This record gives sequence, C-alpha cells and structure tokens, in this order.
Amino acid sequence: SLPELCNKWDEKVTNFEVKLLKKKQGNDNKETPKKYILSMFPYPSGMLHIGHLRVYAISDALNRFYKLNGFNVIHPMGWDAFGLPAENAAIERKIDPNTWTKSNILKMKEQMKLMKVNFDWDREVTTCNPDYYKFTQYIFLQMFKNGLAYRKEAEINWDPVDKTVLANEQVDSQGRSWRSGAIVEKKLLKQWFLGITQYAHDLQADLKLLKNWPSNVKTMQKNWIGESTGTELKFKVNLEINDNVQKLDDYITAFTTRVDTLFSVQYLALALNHPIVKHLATKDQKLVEFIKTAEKLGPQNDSKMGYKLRGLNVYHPLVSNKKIPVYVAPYVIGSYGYGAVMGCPGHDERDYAFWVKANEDTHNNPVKIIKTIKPLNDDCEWTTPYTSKSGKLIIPNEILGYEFFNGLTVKEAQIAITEKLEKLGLGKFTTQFKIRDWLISRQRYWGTPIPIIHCNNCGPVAVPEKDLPVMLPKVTSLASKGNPLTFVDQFVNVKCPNCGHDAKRETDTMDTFMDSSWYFFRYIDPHNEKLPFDPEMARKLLPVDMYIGGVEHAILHLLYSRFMSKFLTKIGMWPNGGDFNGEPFQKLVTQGMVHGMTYINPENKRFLKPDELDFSKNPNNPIIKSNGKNPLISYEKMSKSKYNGADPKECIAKHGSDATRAHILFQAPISDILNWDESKIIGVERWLQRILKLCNSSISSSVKYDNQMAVLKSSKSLHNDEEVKFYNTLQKLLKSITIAFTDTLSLNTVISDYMKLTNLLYDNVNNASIDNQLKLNALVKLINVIYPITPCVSEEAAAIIVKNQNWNEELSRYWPDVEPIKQPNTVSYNVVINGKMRFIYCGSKDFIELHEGEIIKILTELPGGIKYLKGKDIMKVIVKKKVISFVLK
Ligand code: ANZ
Ligand code: ZN
Repeated sequence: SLPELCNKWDEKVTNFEVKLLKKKQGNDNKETPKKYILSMFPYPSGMLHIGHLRVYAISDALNRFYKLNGFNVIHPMGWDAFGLPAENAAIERKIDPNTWTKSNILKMKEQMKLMKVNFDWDREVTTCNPDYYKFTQYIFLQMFKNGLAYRKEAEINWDPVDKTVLANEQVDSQGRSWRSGAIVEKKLLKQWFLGITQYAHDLQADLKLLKNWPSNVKTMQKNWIGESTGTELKFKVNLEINDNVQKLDDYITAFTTRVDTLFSVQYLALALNHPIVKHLATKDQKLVEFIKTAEKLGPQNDSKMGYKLRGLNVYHPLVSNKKIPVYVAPYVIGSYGYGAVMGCPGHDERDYAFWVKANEDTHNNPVKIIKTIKPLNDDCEWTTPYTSKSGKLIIPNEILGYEFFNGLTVKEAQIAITEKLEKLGLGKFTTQFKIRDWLISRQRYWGTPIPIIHCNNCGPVAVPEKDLPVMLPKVTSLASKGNPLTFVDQFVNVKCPNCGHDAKRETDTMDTFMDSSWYFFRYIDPHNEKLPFDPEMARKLLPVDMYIGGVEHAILHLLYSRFMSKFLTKIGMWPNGGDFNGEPFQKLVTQGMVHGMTYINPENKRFLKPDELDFSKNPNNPIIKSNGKNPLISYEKMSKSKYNGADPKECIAKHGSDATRAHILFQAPISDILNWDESKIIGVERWLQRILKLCNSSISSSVKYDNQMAVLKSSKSLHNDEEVKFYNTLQKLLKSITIAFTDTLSLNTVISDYMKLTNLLYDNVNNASIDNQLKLNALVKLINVIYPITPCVSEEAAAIIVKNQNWNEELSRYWPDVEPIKQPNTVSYNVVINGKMRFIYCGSKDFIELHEGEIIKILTELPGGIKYLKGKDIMKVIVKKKVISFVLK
C-alpha cells in the first residue's frame, strides 16, 4: 500500500540521499550556485495543520527540484517561539512556558517528518533560546546606538483582558484586540519604539523593485506606509472667549494634498485629541461629553458628527480678515498629519457630507457650498462636490488680490499657492506617512528582554555586549495580570553599567515580530556565538530567493523584515545588500487558504459534526441523522466551531505522504483558496499505482540494458514517426514541468503533466514501433521529475528498475534537459500527373534524393500509381520540394 511504501523510504527521502548524475556548474568554476528557499517559520502550537502542509509541500517541492538541478539549496526550518499563547497556556496549565513550547516543537517536528519534508535541521533556530535572543538583543542595541530605538511616553492601546499593550495593527477595525477580542482602551505609558519611519520612504519606493512579489501584497504595503505629498499650512488662531483661558498656540497647522482648494475652505476640523481640543475641554463640559461619545464609537467611526468650538475661529492664511469656524470631528485622525483638516465641502466627499450635516439644524438651507476648481472643459459637468483633479482655479469675486491665479491648473495652483504661503512663512511642501514608529514594548513575560538598564544618573543605558544575553529569569508562577518580570527582584535590581549606582533593569519584553524580523539572517550562520551571523556568509547566501507563506503576513512581518534587512545593510552586516537595495526577499509566494467542507442543518443553520451525518447511502450526499434531511454543503475557512477541520496526520496515515502532498498541490493553484476534499485523492493514488505498474511492465523487465548511462543518455536518432511523436510529447511535457518549477510555480499543472506523461508511457507499453530503450529512458525521466513532489514513489520506482535491469548501483538522479522538438521523418508528396493532382505519397525525407528510376518504381506500385502511371509512357519527371510531377505522352 502507498502509506507503507512511503514509510519504507522514510529515512532516505527525508534526508535527500540521492546520487546526482551531474552538478550544475556556474561559469569559470565558480562555486555551486545557491538557492535560498524559505517558508515562514511556524508558531509552535503543537499542531501541524493543513495550511502548514500546503506551505511545506510547496517549499519542499522547490527544494528538491533545485537540489536535483545541482544547486546548493538552503531550506531551513525553525520556531517563532515567543509570544502570548505559550504564556496563556502556561497560566492555564500551571507549567513553564519553556517546557510547553519545547514539547510542542518536538510534536510538530514529528509531524513534519511524517510529511517527509527535507529541511536543513542543522540550521534550526528557536527564537526563545538564549543563543538566539542574545542576538535579537544585540541587534536591538545596534538600533539603540544608531538612534533607531528610543523610549517615549505614548498613548497606547491597552488590552484590558491580556493586560498588555497592543500595536495599532493588532487592533481590528472594530477596535478590538486581535487576540483576546476585548475592546481596546487608551492609556499613557513610556514605551520603546523602533524608528521605522526613518526608512518609510525607502520602504515605499523600493516596492517597485520587487518584480516577483504579488501585486496585492505590494499594494497593501504601500497603503500601510501611506506616503503622501502635499502642503502643510498654518491658520492663525483667533480666540474670542474673554474668560481667562491659558494662552493657546498661535497657529493650527493642517496637512493637505489639495492646497489648490485653499480658496474654498469653509471650516477647520480637529481630531479629538488635538492639543487645542484637549485644552478647551478643561472648560467645556459639553465638549468633554462629545469626546466621550465619539471615542466610544471607536476608530471605525465614519459618522459625520462634529462639535463646533464656540468662541474660537481661525484666519484664512491668504485672505485677510476672513474668519473660519473650527469643529472637533472624529473623522480627523489624531495620529495623521497634524490632526487637523481644512474642510473643503466643494471639493471633497467627506468634507461635503460633514458640512451638510453640520448645517442641518441651521437656517442655511440649502447650505452654501463654495467651489473654486472648475472643469477644464465647459462640456464637463461641474458636480458638487467637484473632486476631480482635472480642473482650473477660479478665484471668487469677493476675494481680492489673487485675480492672476485665475485659470491655473490644479498642479500649477498647488505650486503657486504653496510658494505664496512659503513667502509669508505660513506653509511649505511636505511629505506625510501613515506608518508610525514600531512600538515594540510588551508588558509580558514570554519574550526577549529589552537589554536596557535605567539609571537615575545616566538615563537608559545599553547592557554591555559582553553581558548578553540578558537572560529571561525563570518564574515559578505566572500572574495572569500585569508583567511578571516586575516582581523578580534579582532581575530588576542591578548596578548601572555606566556609573555603578543602583539601577533598575527594563522589564518590557519585545514584540515577537522583532524575533521574526531577522530569523532568515540567522539561518545562514546559526551556530555563530560571536555575531548574529558572519557578514561573509550573508554575502554568499543572501538574499532569500523564494519566500513562501500566508498572505496574513503581507503587511507587518514583511515590512519589519524589510526594515531590518535595510538596517543591517546600512550598518554593513550584509555587505552586498546594497546590490539588492537591502531587500531580503527576491520572490514572494503567498499560498491561499485551505477551506474545509462544512455541513449546515437547513432548519436551524447550525454547523453539523461529521457524526451527526449518515454517509452510508451516498458519501457525497449525506443525510442528517436527526431529521433525515440533506445538509447544506459549502466550503469555509477551517475552524473548530464549524467542525470542518482536516487533520494532515490522518490523511497521511490513510494515503501516505506522497499522495497527500500531490493531492494538496493538484487541487488548486498555490495562491488560490483550496477546497479540501479528501475523496478526490483517489485520482492521485491511481496515478501513483500506474507508475509502479509501468516499472514492472515490459519496458523495464523484459529487455535488459546493462549500462545505466546508455539508458540515461539514450540515443537521439529516432527511427520512425511514432518514435518522433512519442519523443516530442515527452519533450513538451518536460518543458512545461520545468517552466512550472522555475517560473510560473504552477504546481497543479505539474501534477497533471505528470499524469499525461504517465499515460503516454502507459499507452505505448506494447507499441512495437517504439524502441524499448527510448521508452525506458522516458520512464527514468518520469521517475526523476516526480521526485520533488512524490519522492517515496520515485524511490520505489527507481529501485524496481534497478532490480529489473540488474544494475549494480542505485539510479543516478538528474533533472532532464529539455530538448528541441524534432520534425517527423516522413513527408507528404503530391503526385501531379499532366498538371492534375492525382494522389499523395507519404515517404521518407530522403525519397526525392533517390534515382529517378527508383522514384518511378516506388510510385508505380502504389494504388494511385497503378491507376495513373502503370503502363504509361513517361516523358519527364520533375521533382520540386514536395511535388512530383509527371508528364505523360
Ligand atoms: C483639503 C482637501 C480638499 C483635501 C480636497 C482633500 C481633498 P492622504 O492622501 O491620505 O494623505 N487629512 C489631512 N490630515 C488628516 C487627518 N489627520 N485625518 C483625516 N484626514 C486628514 O489625504 C490627505 C487629505 O486628507 C488632506 O487633503 C486632508 O484633506 C485630509 F478637495 O485637505 B485634504
Ligand atoms: Zn548610571
């Protein structure tokens, strides 16, 4: 059976013990070319799920393909081992998170072995081991020394359930924690940040170099970084309240990408946490209540609610004495630009909606909307709002002194107006980013300790490199609330490395995204005790050629890794990183999700467990046991609550690793959603059995070839059209398979090409016109090209052939070269008699080279020849390419 067969070859296959026929050589005896194939390392949950199966099936297929091609392949695996789940599990089960993590790692490694993935286990890294986090700390300190790691008081997202700080990106659009689901609160705390915004421009600009990344990932990164060029401008504050409010800032600064609309501004809107708003709130109870209500609605709040600040307005920067009202509006984001928007209802949808709502209750009905940009062409409709950037500026009649701006295009107006503002000292061109600095502080136990000591005299001091790693102390009982490290006195109370006075150790640990932002650098030199990795190794082995993983990491992990890689390049750790603009991943493959078959009771819409269904009558169309009805069947994201999960272990036990791997690759293109249907695996199983049958067929068993090389290199001279056809089909399939591995990664079509190739041989087993050596050569090629995906069957098949042929060594492995298609040997000749086409003769290419007498003899014996030529008086024979003309008397 297939599972037994797979287990038989376990060791050999897992360790990639094959004898290679040839090594790919680079030019002029350079070293073997490298290929760095990386799959995203998993969090050690203890359970390998079907999504893991999919990624590793892809990466192992590529790994084996390149190894067969003689590449020096780096195909490492490791564990993203710090993080909250271990800590929570430890609290629940009262065990050490380290023990829990390590036992999970062992379990998952076993499961990976069941899949027979060939990983470089000697490169294994585990981020929670001191020999790894020592260098996470080392890298943090390099950032600290380069001014990229700093501490500042910040309003943070506080998860009241997990008692921890969350990064913005860990808060979903509903304002809930991605992990606990709790509504996130705001809190002020001193936190560690990494200055990713200093790299924001490069991170955005270099996206265009990533030709082999999926464009949706690049778009997501681009939107996340959010580089935006525009103008910042100052509005002078005019305070009309005469109660003794403390002095406010003289100006409010706003950022706009449409300064050309400046003459249409009708109000200014401020974010809830704008300093002026905060200040006025101390005097205005109604304002306090408005802020509270708005905050409760959370960040997804796109209502157009607003609060007009009474007694406060601002002056237009260019139109003297024009006063503009000021509102507080939750649609203004506090952390973007300056937390202030110049409201232009005439040219912006959001501003328009806000302004209409703000004037609902007033007597301004219909509300007055000012428009100062007009379509270039009078035929175009002048909509309200007019949001198009194709237009020209028109200065309203009541505004004096700017008539010469009339007619400027949007672009020209932006330049002219910004230059004018700049002269007045009231504005300038600027670039804004959506991305914020990376908040890495976590007030939790299970993470890399931040290697800093706080001294009253010296401030935050770096732990000297010789004292790294700052070991995470063992904690006997983890509290479920707060940071357990703050209670470990020996850890906290230390001497300042700088002045020797009593000092306190930092107790924040790092966001686990920090651990995973550089693990692919560690893989290249995992046992280095002095440095995170040797720069010379980086020069040789980086960048990663192919990175495979889930699209859920499209933004953060990839962005942080790119940032880290650019930083390491800048400080010289990756000496030739500059050649790649510090981009670590040349090609990115995001595999699609695996969905499971889901059964729903149509009566109550409840998800059904498999044992609530009766599959006995029809396995594809079960019946609900309790009511005899048919369930609704659909494919959905696998989850415990839907009872639609599939366990890779079970599938492998039932069908063997080869069929499981081939099935998962065959069912869908790697980037698409895969609807998991185990019953379809039967097709793959039949195909694999067919290969084994072929190996036992007359192709290999009846005619022996004592020289393996003679078969592998097989003669290229083909004797007849059937051989040519067979050979050409073989070459076409080999070409398509090779291109799929090297270019398109269309691994599902690889399997269907394997099947076609198998059928080609199967159909010709008893075809006597095809030389057996040619068939055996094709069979060996088939056995080699299936190795990347179904290595065990490939080994078994090779063993059968070696045995049948009596070869005294194992089969040499190689990736067959794709050879050019051959033309058939025969040509169709038109036989023309006295100017009339009479019949066709199929003959060899050399036919026309024959002596005239022989040509006549051959043709005359054909049925057509008997009819038209026999016994006739032939005056002349003219042979011209594919036409043979006779002139008869
Ligand atoms: C006036 C204006 C007129 C605008 C117009 C747009 C169209 P991006 O491209 O995303 O950078 N804005 C500025 N700061 C904001 C904040 N903190 N929260 C919410 N919105 C803010 O968007 C820039 C535009 O978003 C700016 O240009 C500003 O509105 C708004 F016809 O200024 B604009
Ligand atoms: Zn000190």
